[in-house]
Amino acid sequence: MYSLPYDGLGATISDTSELSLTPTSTEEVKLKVLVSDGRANTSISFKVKLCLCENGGECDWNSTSNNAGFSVVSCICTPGWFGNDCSVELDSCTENPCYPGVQCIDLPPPEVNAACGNCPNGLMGDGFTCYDSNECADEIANDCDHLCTNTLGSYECSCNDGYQLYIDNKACIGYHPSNGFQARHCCAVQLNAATTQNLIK
Ligand SMILES: [Ca+2]
Ligand SMILES: [Ca+2]
Repeated sequence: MYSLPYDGLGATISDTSELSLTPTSTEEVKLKVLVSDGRANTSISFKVKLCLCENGGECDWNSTSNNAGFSVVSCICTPGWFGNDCSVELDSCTENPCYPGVQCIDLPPPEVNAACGNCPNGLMGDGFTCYDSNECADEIANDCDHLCTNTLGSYECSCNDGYQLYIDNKACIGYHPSNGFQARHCCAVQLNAATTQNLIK
């Protein structure tokens, strides 16, 4: 014969002597069962381990944290979740995994990595890492007449001494005593107000 000496827990003992308790909080409770055969009584106390893991987290029954109430079982969370009960979604953007200025998109579990937007204009890469291409190292990648200076995301042209940079910022024009400034390869074109717009590198 079994009975529960403490009321109010919602615990029950079935006809088949199965004890059932569904806790509504982690507050400490005393769970004691009185056992009697009609002549002698004894009691059994239970240490209750509570598993509160959410989002598919697995209960590690060998590891508990006593919080003065129930013994709460530790959780092994599924990817993308963390926290004592696996209820907190991992924000993969917290540590700024993307290149500065690139949009970071946190992805839902089970994804643990973030996604990054496109690299800034002029830079190449996957958004996590972006890098400048040295246009000056490749003659096809730049159209500077004379000198090329690599910059982050672009490049700048300049001219040798005695030349001026044309308004397209790429061609160089040289000074001829008789004709004034002329483009290096457009020697037939004298630069004046009427012809500068025809000057194409
Ligand atoms: Ca996430
Ligand atoms: Ca560059």
